Amino acid sequence: MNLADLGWNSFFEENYSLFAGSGLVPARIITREGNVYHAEGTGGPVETTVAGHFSYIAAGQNDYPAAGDWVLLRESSGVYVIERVLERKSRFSRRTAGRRSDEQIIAANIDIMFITAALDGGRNFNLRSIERYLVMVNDSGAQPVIVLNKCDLCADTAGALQAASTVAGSVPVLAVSAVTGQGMEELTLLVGRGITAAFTGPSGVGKSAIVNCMLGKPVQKTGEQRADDLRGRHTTTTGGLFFTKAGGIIIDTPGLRELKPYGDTESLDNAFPEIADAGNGCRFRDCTHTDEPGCAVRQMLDKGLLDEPRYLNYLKIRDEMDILDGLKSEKGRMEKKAKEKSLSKLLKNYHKSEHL
Ligand SMILES: Nc1nc2c(ncn2[C@@H]2O[C@H](COP(=O)(O)OP(=O)(O)O)[C@@H](O)[C@H]2O)c(=O)[nH]1
Ligand SMILES: [Mg+2]
Ligand SMILES: [Zn+2]
Repeated sequence: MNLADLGWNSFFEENYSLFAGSGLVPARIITREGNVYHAEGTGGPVETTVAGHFSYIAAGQNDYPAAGDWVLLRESSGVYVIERVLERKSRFSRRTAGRRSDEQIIAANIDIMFITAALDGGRNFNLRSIERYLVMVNDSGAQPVIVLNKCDLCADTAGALQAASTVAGSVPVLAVSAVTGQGMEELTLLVGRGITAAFTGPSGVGKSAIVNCMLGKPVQKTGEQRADDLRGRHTTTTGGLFFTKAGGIIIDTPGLRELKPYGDTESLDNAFPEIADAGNGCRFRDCTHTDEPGCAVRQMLDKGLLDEPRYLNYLKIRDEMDILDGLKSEKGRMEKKAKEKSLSKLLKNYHKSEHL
């Protein structure tokens, strides 16, 4: 397998050129099991560990390799050691309160993240949830695509597509069915040779079924199947990189499926561009759009020019982001408290009307 087939491109090449003549060879991390990393390069699969210097120079968990990372290996008498992690084109992490460097990278270098929902008439199609995922994917550096699965169960797929388009902005929306195969060709075509894609979304929407469909073989167990066996063939849940017939790469790693959406201010604004735009008209530059005088966002809401459920979701997501970021100073904490109070009042009234 050559590097391009594994997802190598000019972005990584440029970074690698800094190490020209170093004797280090690139490889992509497939999975991590404890301290052992399974990588793949031009020489086939190798098992590696990180070089000892990682424990000295690594600023935090996010400096260690994760699934999808490109690393530089040093070989000596058949033993491979990871010397470097190349700059990441995108990254998804499990974020904890506190410093950004403490976040744990779940997967890196994903080009397309499919935000998956299901048109099964239940809770699996929720615009507020899609908004959250959009914020998270915007933040990661990957290109989001919204996938509405189980269209075989939906009487009005066009209506669902229309509804999704109201929150999607310029993000593509596709209706598919992993059961009938509808839309699967289009979906598979998006993931061309050397492009890395992954799926995120709530449990039960059919992510595993779609992946199996795209790969043409059951690599993942779906809700219906038992863990051990599928028509005599083994299925796996340990994750890794999988290849479509067209050469597209699907990265599947358990942590990705249950990622809690979060983001930063910029990605929030990208997912809610009309609110960000309206905010430019507020009297105060640091307006929180809750109870300030001269708030253009509130004025537009009052006139019905902004969608209220979207606005409330915006506040809620922003508040969660603030809680993660804002544990720095006592002063910040007190300010946040005051803000949260006004937010929780807003949300309480909103919950009463049972929109969320
Ligand atoms: N009717 C229908 N059922 C589906 C479709 N895709 C998945 N399912 C079923 O939905 C359930 C959950 O699918 P699974 O792939 O395990 O969901 P995951 O948790 O997102 O990985 C399983 O019982 C699948 O057979 C679809 O397109 N149509
Ligand atoms: Mg699954
Ligand atoms: Zn405002």
